[in-house]
Amino acid sequence: DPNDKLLSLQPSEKCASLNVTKITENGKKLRKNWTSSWTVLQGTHLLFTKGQGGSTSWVSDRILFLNLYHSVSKQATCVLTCLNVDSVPLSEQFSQSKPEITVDLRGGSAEWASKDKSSKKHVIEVKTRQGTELLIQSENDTLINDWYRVLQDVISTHAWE
Ligand code: I3S
Repeated sequence: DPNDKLLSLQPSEKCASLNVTKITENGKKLRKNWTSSWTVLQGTHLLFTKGQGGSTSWVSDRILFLNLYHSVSKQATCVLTCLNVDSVPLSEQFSQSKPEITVDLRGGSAEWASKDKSSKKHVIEVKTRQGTELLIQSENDTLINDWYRVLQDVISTHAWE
């Protein structure tokens, strides 16, 4: 599984619960299906797992805890906290939970979505070089602004790889 390889290579950099829908795959338009998804930015890849409940809730519980810990401590980075939980690398936890969507950001773009893409507030439109388009949204504007900045950073840093 190529995901397993990817997941074991890089530490997690950022994680949060975000609303996500794919709108295009390989250039073909899809019907929207907004779902709450545990989202991890891992190096140049975005991984989305299932939302709360179901077989992956034990992963999301930990990430929620880690994010809380991170915001309280202001010291440890998400990288370190995510890696240390139960002494099980986050990469292994995720390889067990099988990300539902894996997106390579290199050569892609992330922009605020125009009004015709969604009626929701704070929507980021991510496009990949492979012709996949996703919408990512959160009601929390601080959180989504932070993700916007980080996605822009990753994409501009790795644009020419
Ligand atoms: O862009 P659309 O097609 O108006 O998106 C809305 C629909 O997907 C709607 O579902 P159905 O038309 O399948 O019942 C969703 O409930 C809405 O959330 C979608 O629009 P927003 O504006 O929320 O992205």
